[in-house]
Parts: sequence; structure tokens; C-alpha cells
Amino acid sequence: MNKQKRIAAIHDISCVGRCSLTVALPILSAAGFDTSVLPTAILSTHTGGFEGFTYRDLTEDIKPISNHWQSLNLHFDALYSGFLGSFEQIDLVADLFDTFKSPDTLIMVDPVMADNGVLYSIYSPEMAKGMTKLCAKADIIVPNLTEAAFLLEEEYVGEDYTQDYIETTLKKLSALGSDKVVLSGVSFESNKVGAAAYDSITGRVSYAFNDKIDGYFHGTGDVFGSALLSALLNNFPLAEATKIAVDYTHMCILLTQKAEQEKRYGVCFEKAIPYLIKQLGLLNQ
Ligand code: PXL
Repeated sequence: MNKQKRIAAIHDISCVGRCSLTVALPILSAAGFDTSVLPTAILSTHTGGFEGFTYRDLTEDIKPISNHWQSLNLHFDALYSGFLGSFEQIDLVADLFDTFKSPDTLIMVDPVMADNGVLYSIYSPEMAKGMTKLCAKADIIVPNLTEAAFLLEEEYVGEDYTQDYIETTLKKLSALGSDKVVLSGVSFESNKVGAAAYDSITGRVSYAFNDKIDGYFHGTGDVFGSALLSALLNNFPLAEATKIAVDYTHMCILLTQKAEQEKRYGVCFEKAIPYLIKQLGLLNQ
């Protein structure tokens, strides 16, 4: 067996409502990776669709955890950040990237902060601006269209845009400092949705689509990012990895719709894990 790769997943724990670490940890583990976690905050539920959630900010724990990890001489094959608990965490996570980046470490930043044109309730526009600093340290960033607009300080275009807009946006996002960009929630036809990927080294733009299922499904950005990272670390090229992530996310939404599940509890990603493992070529190994 090849040496098992190790990932540090830096996201919040939303105790109820599948997203962030309760999605990233099982998906990355199922894909074969030793997944360490660094929780950025603990919430009783996520912030999208529940009233009265609790919020414990874990900013003060990041540095001591990182220091202890450093004393263990840990090597990470990937550092994957998502929802951050405070403005100060941007610099703390940037420092952690500097500490643990080695020549073979992939840094993936999901600048989790907004969807459908609006910032999540605990995020401020300053936070959005600060997030560009973290994106500059990444090898790959995975914003949705709303997050892209906040990162670039542009108006959110809604659903009315051209292929030219998407490709210009990809290039502007890459100019923030990451070689690769995968933009999610891209749709040119009313019945299809997917993602656009850009590799600034090759100059290649690729697209991956699947059938659109109407409605807003919570936590799909985290499902998408975790599947994308799983494919990249299993050595799939960017375009194929993006296709695997789009198809897995679609399968999760389809199963959720079939289960007639309340959408705020997140998608039934667990039931689609065997499908993902098959797409990753990990069955019968
Ligand atoms: O899935 C993104 C996300 C992550 N973490 C928390 C959230 C959200 C989206 O609303 O509220 C706490």
C-alpha cells in the first residue's frame, strides 16, 4: 500500500445540520485519508435555517493546537480550510499554512462566507476582504459565484451571466494568488448546473455539469469541496476531479430529494459514499 496521505481539515463543527466538519471528515476518511481536524468554532446548528443557535469561537485554540502539532513534526499532504470563526482566524490560519506547507502539500481554501448573493449571518464585509489574504496562500480555491463577487469586490450577477463572464472571473480569482480555481454553482442552461475549473499554469478552462435539481440544499459547498479534494489527492487531474465532485454532489442532492428530507439538515451524502468511492477507483483495492 502507498503511504496514507494526511489532511488537516480546518472548519467549524455545526453539531446539527450536516456541513463543514461533519461532512468533510467522513468524506475524506472514506476516500482513504488520515484526516486531522482543527475546529474553528462549535455551533449547536449551522447558521442557515435555525433560530437561536449557540456559538463558541475557538480562535484562542488555533495557535496552541498548531504549536503542539509542530512539536510532533507532523507532515500534511493537504491543508483544507473552510468556515472560519472570527476575523482573527484569517491570519492564524495563514500562519498555520506557512508552518505546515512543504513542497508536496496542497493548500485548498474554500472561502466559505456567502451564498445566493448574501453573506452568512455571522460574516462581515471586512471578513470577506480578509479572506482574499488566505486565498493568496492557496494552491486551489473553491468559491461559489457569490463568494467570488465578495472576493473581487464586485456586484453579484445573480443567474444572468455569460461564459465570458465566468472565464474572466476565474482569471481574476486566480490573480489573487492561487494557481487553480474551481467556481461552483455555474449554470448556462436552466436544467444544468455544475462548476468551472481553471488552471493558470496550463491556461485551461474546463466545465462539468449535471442535471439541476430545484431548491437550495444546505452544505453542498462542503460536500463538493471534500469530494474535489478527495479526487485531487487520489491523483485525478483538475478537470476530472471537478467532474467527480459535481457528480457526487448531484447524487447527494438526488438522494436527499428522494428521501423527502428537510433541506436545512443537509444532504444525504452518506448514502452516496459508495458511489464516490467507485468514481475514485477505490473499490476492490
Ligand atoms: O456550509 C457552509 C457553512 C459552514 N458552517 C456554518 C454555516 C455554513 C452555512 O451556512 O452556517 C456554521
